[in-house]
Amino acid sequence: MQLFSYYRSTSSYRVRIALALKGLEYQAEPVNLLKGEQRGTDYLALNPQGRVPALRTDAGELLVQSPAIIEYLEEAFPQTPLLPREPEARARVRGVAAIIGCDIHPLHNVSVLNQLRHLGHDEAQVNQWIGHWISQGLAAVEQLIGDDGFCFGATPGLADVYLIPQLYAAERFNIDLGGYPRIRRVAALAEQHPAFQQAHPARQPDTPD
Ligand SMILES: N[C@@H](CCC(=O)N[C@@H](CS)C(=O)NCC(=O)O)C(=O)O
Repeated sequence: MQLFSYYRSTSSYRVRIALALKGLEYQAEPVNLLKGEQRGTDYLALNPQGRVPALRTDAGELLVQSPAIIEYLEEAFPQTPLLPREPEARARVRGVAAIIGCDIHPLHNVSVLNQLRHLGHDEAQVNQWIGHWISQGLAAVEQLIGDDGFCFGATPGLADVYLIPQLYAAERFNIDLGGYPRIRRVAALAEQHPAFQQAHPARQPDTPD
């Protein structure tokens, strides 16, 4: 498989964690978002949305959107499942993933922030916007996850695949995580876990020196 990604893109980071948890090999194909490579004709021919990640499967299929890619990995490679078995438990895990994937991350994506700047908002206002949406979303996640282990139990799953990259973004944007002890517990566990270590933005082929 080939993963088109950018080292500090949180949606790419999610897919890297899922691949690592499932022990899947892949070739990283860096797309430099700072240089605008996502809008180059070569990349747009692969992904007309001009965003990362995209995954080319071993069968040559080109998949886009991290939720779809992660679902594909879960279905095609059921080893180390990311979801529990019971429907209610699956829905709880997916609910936390959706808070992050639908209600937090899209609001601080680079193109959204650039549009705010384009509309005349200054950096202080943009940072206030980012802080508002990340803090509000993480406050809900804090209430919804469990009291020990990863988000939902002793082993990492889909909610952790979404949460850890979101925390990386929160750190970049200087969001104070002091009020979220459960989230900080999950972060500490992930820091020690080989799959999360392997997927970390600091360890990618396109990570700057
Ligand atoms: N919902 C998409 C979001 C993808 C996305 O927004 N990717 C960002 C990086 S995290 C991107 O490629 N941004 C480039 C741009 O907006 O120009 C997913 O989960 O894959």
